[in-house]
Amino acid sequence: MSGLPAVAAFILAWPVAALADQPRPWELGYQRAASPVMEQVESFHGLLLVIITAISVFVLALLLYVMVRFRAGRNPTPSKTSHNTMIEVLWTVVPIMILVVIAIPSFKLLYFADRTSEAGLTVKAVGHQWYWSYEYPDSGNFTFDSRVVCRTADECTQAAKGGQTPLRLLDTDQRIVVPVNTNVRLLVTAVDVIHSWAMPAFGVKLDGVPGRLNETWFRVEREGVYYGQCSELCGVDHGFMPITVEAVSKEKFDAWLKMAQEKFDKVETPAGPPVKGAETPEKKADAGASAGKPAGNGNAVELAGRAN
Ligand SMILES: [Cu+2]
Repeated sequence: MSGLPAVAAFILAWPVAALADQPRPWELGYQRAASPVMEQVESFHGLLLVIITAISVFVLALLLYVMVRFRAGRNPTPSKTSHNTMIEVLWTVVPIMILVVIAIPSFKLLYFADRTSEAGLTVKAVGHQWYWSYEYPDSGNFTFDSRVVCRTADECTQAAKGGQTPLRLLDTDQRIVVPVNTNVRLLVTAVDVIHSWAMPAFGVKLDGVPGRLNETWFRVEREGVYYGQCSELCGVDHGFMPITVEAVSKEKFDAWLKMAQEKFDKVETPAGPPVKGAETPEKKADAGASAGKPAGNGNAVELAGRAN
């Protein structure tokens, strides 16, 4: 009897351990889906698996049938038939129909994953050689860097804290924190070369391209820590810029946000060149009135401020 609570505790505790979404040795298939997009990716994958298996089995069966039925021993005088309209129509139309059956859910999923109209939070990921930095533009506009904790098993052992050894090449010194069951708009860009923000459990893999702002979204449905990696070959330390997302309850997130707003630096609005076409008549008059002063920076800062 005394063993029973222990077994119950084990059964209860085990799924929690299994929830950690990270790559595991000898893993086959996907990590468990933690967002609606990944759920749909999984079901689309299931559909494709059925279709390609059916096609492979059908082609194999045809081959075997032809090899046995029309072998030289059994069929000494081969037929001279070279055309059969019915078969030719079939082998054109059936593949087209199969492609249409694949294309419809494929496009639906592409548009579903594209963006969300109702985002509760925006997170901007910026790729650098070789780490990620993050901004929370609509929650205090703070920014922080997120770097790999350990690259070798030894480093990970040394970095262990409170009995917890960080995951090699996956844990970061600063996790992205998001609330569960909230649509998070994810913006991805880069400052030097192309990187890619990829999180398998969310079904997200989006390139960060310098000078471009790409958008997608995710909604984490279970609390926990999720691990991903840069997925665009971006230079010598490409393998050392992991991504770590911690999904927490809304209360915990609010508490973290308060802490983060105080702890982290604000994003500086860069003083770029004046926005083309944004010059109003008053602006021109202003510029004329202060013709003695260099017109560059003051204007730019003001315009940049307005753009926000
Ligand atoms: Cu990268």
